[in-house]
Amino acid sequence: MVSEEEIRARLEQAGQSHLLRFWAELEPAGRASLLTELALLDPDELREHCQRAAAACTQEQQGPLERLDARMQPVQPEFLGSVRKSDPQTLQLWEEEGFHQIAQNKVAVLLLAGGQGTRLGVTYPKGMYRVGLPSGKTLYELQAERICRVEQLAGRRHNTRCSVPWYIMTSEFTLKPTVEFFKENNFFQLDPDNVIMFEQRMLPAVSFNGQAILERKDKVAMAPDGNGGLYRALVDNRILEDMERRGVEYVHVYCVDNILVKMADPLFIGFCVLKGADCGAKVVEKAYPTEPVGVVCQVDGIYQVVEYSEVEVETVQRRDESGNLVFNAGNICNHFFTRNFLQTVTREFEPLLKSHVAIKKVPFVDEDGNLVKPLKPNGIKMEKFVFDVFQFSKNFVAFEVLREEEFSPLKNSDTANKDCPTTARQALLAQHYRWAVRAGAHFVDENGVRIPEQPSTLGTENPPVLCEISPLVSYFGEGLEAYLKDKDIHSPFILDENKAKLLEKA
Ligand code: UD2
Repeated sequence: MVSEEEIRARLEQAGQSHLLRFWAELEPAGRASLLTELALLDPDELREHCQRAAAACTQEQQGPLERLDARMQPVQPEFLGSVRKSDPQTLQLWEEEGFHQIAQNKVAVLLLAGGQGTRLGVTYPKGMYRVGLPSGKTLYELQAERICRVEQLAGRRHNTRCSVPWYIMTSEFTLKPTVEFFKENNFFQLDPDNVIMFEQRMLPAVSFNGQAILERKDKVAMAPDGNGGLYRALVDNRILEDMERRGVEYVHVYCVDNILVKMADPLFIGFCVLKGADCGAKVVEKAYPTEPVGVVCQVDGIYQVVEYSEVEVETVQRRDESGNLVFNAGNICNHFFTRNFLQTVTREFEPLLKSHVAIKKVPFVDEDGNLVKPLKPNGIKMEKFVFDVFQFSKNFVAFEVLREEEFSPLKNSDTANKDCPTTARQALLAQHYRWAVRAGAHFVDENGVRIPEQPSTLGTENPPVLCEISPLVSYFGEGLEAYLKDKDIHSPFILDENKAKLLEKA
């Protein structure tokens, strides 16, 4: 362990000696844990981090130096694929290519799961959340089952056994509970060797005058370094080497909270591979002009995501001759990267990624050692964003997918009425209802009378019946005719593997 003297010297060098101001009062255990925490902070980096945070905060409060509006261009049509606008043969070609790559073990998925889920208000990782589905499944379970199914589908098509490794980036907050949850659930039948969890770095929260904040007398207030912390974490944990060893060439990166996420989506992978892309993003049409999502676009000819707060409302509302929004490509945090691109980013570009400033309420101990829960923001958290590497891409593509099939994020608690457990549950159940009706199912009430169909139910309302389909049975609505065509189905209906076997025989 690094000695107290050594830590004192380092803190002095970093201009952060106040972090030891309660040293004399601490018990041996408190002293030991504080020293361990401080030993991980490089003095030069700490000094720079605190100075940069305070400067960025001042800048943020003064407003942006220059508006981006005049420099923005939408995604060029030749670099934008679209599910809605492509013919069935083209879609099939892309999907075939995706399955082909998956069957050769060249595709991995990477989950960003280091966030704290503060808006949802839970103390455990978001992936462990149950949105109240009839099956009681958590987000992690749905995701694990989708991986199983996509491996199976690719394997069957190409007469092979294949695997899609699942990399999960966690943080100090989420690593332990995530590991335990997966163990308790026997890794949801996945091979534990193919589930690779690793940890991103943490950074101190900083006060407006550039001092790292103590959240307890023996603990610095730390926060994960943003989902763009991925790139440092890949290096710290030698993840790209692991991918290389497994022969992985393509990585689908996604965030934990989208209940409809199509992991290792063969269509998306195939599209990106056939376009020769090194980097790609799935997008959805914005629900309304001022929807608070980032927009994928070009700034001075370079692809990036511009957050809604960075542009004027007139820009957000601009429409073309056909009446469509000009900046309509909403980012859904679903990205494609080649391993080569990730290697280049980690070797050459990571230090160039800008840090974004978040001004938050950070609990702290005051001069007298009292714990204070501030009523207004008092601290700066610095985060890197996963999409800020788009600018380094040599061949960037975007792929527009249908919102009702692919995007329903769980951000808030139900009191928000938006992007919450209820909307996520409805989106999934409406999707499964649409699939069942399309496959020829007839839903009947307790008297055997048919319930009128509403095949266009989009998830913004409750479907007329409760129907949940296990991802182990169907990944994107495929293959359901074998179980459901012309069958009378009673609600609530859960189609899991056992039920599927029974229905197939019936
Ligand atoms: C993200 C996108 C936003 C939009 C939206 C759609 C970023 C920076 N923003 O916004 O443009 O696409 O999603 O739902 O991608 N995470 C970590 N480590 C961290 C912080 C976050 O792994 O230090 C993970 C987090 O667990 C989650 C994902 O990154 O899975 C997205 O993070 P968020 O919820 O902070 O981002 P959000 O919703 O503001």
